[in-house]
Amino acid sequence: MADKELLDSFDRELAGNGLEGHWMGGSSEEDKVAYEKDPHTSVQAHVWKWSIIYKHLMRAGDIHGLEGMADRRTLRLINPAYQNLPSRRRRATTHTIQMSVQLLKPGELASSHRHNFGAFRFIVEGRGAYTVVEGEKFVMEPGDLILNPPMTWHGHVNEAEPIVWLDGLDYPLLNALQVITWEPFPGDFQTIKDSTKLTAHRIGMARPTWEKAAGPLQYKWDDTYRTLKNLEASEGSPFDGVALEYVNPVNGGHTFPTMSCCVQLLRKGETTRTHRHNSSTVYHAFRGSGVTVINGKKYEWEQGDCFVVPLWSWHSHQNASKSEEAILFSMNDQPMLEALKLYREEPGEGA
Ligand code: GTQ
Ligand code: FE2
Repeated sequence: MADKELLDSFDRELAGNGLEGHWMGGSSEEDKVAYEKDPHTSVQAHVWKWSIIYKHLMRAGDIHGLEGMADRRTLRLINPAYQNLPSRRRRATTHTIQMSVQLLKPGELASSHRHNFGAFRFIVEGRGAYTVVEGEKFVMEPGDLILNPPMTWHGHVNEAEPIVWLDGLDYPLLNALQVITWEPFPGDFQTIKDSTKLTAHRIGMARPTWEKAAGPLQYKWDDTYRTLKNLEASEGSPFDGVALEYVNPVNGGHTFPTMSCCVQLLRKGETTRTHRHNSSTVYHAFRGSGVTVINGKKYEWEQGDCFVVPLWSWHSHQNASKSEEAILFSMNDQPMLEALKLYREEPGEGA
């Protein structure tokens, strides 16, 4: 082999020509783990306490109107790993998912726009405000999930009481693919198809035959909760308890091609088995309290808290209470990995 000086100068010559030899390592932590058996992720496990989120969201309501960037009053949950990145890349709860919390006050109207990142709304508190998606009016009530598929026009209206909901977006994934598009609605606000109707024309699973694409859809909490309770006595998933996925109404598959929403009931005192997968999940504790063990470390959560389980980390959930049930709402990027034939999962040892 040639001497070090010659090797170094060759590397420099390569670099000067926009080339690099495969023998080159790197100095950063990430470089060191470029080739390993287990996937390496920058996403960190983290819990955002609801008391903190809520306090600051209300403060935002006091001092921020809806004017400005895209007419929305949201707080984004930023993964600690991304805190110092430029804004577009910082806006990420995991590398693929962004969860935000949005407040709309009575009398407010959040103007219409559309974009190719998909969005979910999961209602946390407040009742009677509505979101308008492609002219359909969806009244929001706690526990409801409303889909806002890519490129559908949407705006929000509140003539009722203050409302707080979670936004789930595949923005970081689309941003990494560098395909983001966003545009304001041409005109004031979308025309609502039938403003006398309290809710959307499309309810449940019967849909117009002439509509081929997945339109907006609402999953009412009463239906979701009844299903959870109906299945309470069943075995459930060993890793997730009584877990449901919100299926896509058109093809019966995942909620969206990029990301999926789930809700799970952890019964009184229930502890799930450990497993891991290369999809990442963002959770919201809708009811109850508990503990999620992530790579051996305990993360405690109570009602309202949001937390991240990064990809390939071992995890199990525990409902800490013997007397109260716990319900976790969550979203994950499994559909995207499955579509690319990259999805992997592994059960843990024992239990
Ligand atoms: O409500 O339309 O959290 O466009 C981020 C982008 C919410 C929305 C977000 C959005 C919206
Ligand atoms: Fe939007």
